This record gives sequence, structure tokens and C-alpha cells, in this order.
Amino acid sequence: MHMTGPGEQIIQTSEEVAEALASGAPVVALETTIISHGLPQPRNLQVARELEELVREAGAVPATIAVLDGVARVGLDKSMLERVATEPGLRKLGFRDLPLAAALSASGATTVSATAFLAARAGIRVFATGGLGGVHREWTASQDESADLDMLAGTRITVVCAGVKSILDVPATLQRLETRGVSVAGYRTDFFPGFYLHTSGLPVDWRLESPAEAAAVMRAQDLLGGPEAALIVANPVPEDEQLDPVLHDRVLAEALAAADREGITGQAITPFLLDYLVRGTGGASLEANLAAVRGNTRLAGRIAASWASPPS
Ligand code: PSU
Ligand code: MN
Repeated sequence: MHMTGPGEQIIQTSEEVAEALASGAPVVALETTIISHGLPQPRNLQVARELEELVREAGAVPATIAVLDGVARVGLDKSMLERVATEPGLRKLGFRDLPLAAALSASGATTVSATAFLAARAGIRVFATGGLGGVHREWTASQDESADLDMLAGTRITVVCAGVKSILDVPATLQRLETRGVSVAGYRTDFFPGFYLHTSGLPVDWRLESPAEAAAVMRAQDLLGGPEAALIVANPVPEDEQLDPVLHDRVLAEALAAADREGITGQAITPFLLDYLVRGTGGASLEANLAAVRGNTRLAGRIAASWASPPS
């Protein structure tokens, strides 16, 4: 078995990303669990490439993150991105899995918790994803709360997302974010987005109108100091691209019942529910998910650009 030796870098930043960071150019981190476990093949590889392109169009450098053969990669080349999208049996790695994957030379896609950690370690401040993990329904019995929340409570990074996944207990998740000191703002909305849906129906206390305002919040975080915590910029999927709410509620109820019946738990539950929704909505949930991720990625690029060139 190959073990990562003391001379080897456990985290490798690509040349392009390292240069961008060194020169203060805008960089956006992208996670890979959505690619490997959240989207069907072969569409997932197209999406992975498209998201990187959207970051570039916004004037920033994409840093897609994954672990390959035990090395955490910040910035993937073409063949690495292909491995993430197509390799059978690729693991899903949360933060706690990183030391195990490194020591055992394993490969895996990174969730929000692992990606946020690796991005911040590399010096990246802005991160785009679809929907955050959070507190699951039935959490009083299962104790299933995504590690995403704890990581964001301790990591100074800005996450642009369409809220938290609607498969979750959204009010409980918002409460946990409040308790743990994570700043949350709606982007041009007074309501917390509902991932596939434009709104979760729950109000959000703060509203940001522009990338410059988001960057100003980030500067204020640094000036205030105190515990490291994230900023969540909650950016809703456009109303005309959302999943039909009636269809959403019906298929989600079926999905939750199926997960219960089949005894799906732990890391498998989120991919199971997302996949059930794609099939149960005839692909409509996939389109809404993609619309959300695209919007988040574009906005993250613009926030990173604003962050990189503060007003003089
Ligand atoms: N956003 C999406 N699809 C996804 C995810 C986010 O649109 O599949 C992934 C993220 O990587 C997130 C993970 O961290 O789902 C949450 O998994 P869990 O509930 O097991 O923590
Ligand atoms: Mn979980």
C-alpha cells in the first residue's frame, strides 16, 4: 500500500490557482460531491466544466476541489475533473474523512464541509455550491445534522448557495446557523431560498443587493475579528426556473417514505433523496438544481471579483 510520505504535499494547489491567489486575483472554490454524487452521468461532467467556465466569465479563476490518490487537490486539470465525474465508487468525503483518505491514498469528492476547509486553508474566500447540508427531518431520532454546519461555524469563507437542501428540516437548520454564529443574508430577497424552490417561505433578517455589499460584509467580518465563521449568501433560483412547488412536495414525500422503507441512513441519504427527486419529477428537479448552481456560481464569481478589488 502506498502511504503519503512526509515529503509529499498533502494539499496541492494547482499552478493557476496558486498564481491567482499570490497576485490577489479573484478565485472561486467549487465542490465536487455535487458532481460525483448529486448529479447523474454523463450530464455531471458537462456541468463540472460549465461551472468552471461561468467562474471564468465572471473574471475569476475556478478552484474545483477533490481528493485524488490521497492528495487534496485545489484546482483540477482536465483529466482530474473527468475522474471525479466518472470514476466508479468514488467516495464522498466530509471533513472528517480527509485524514483517512490522505493516509490511505483514497480518492473522493469533497462535500461542503471538506471543500470549505480546504479552500480556506489554500487562502480562498469565496465558494459556490447548490444547497447546503443541514439538519435532517426526523433529526431528533437520527441525530443527522450535516457536518457542513459545524465547518461553516468555524471557517471564514463566503458560501453562495440556494439556501439549504429542501429535503432537510429547514427551520431547524436556520436555527442551528443562528446558534453557531453563521451570518446569513438573502441575495435580493427577504426570504430564505428553498433550493429547488425560489423560496422556503421562511423570512431572512438581512438582504444584500450587490456583490459589492457582500464584499463589504466580508471586510467587516475581518475588521471585527472574533471567532471565524462563514457568511452565507442565499441566492434563490429564479422563479421561472424553479421546480413546481406542488410536484416538489408530492415527490419529496414519496422520496422520504422510500428512504425510510429502505433504511437509507448516514452519508447515503442525501444522494438517495436527490436521485429519487430527479427520477420522480421526470428530470425537472435536475433542471432546477442546475439553474440554482449556475446562478450561485456566477454570483460567487462577481463577489470574488469585488472582494479582490476593494473600493479605494
Ligand atoms: N448541493 C447540491 N447537490 C449536492 C450537494 C450540494 O446541489 O449533492 C452536496 C454538498 O456536497 C453537501 C452535501 O455538502 O451534498 C451534503 O451531504 P450530507 O447531507 O451527507 O452532509
Ligand atoms: Mn448526514
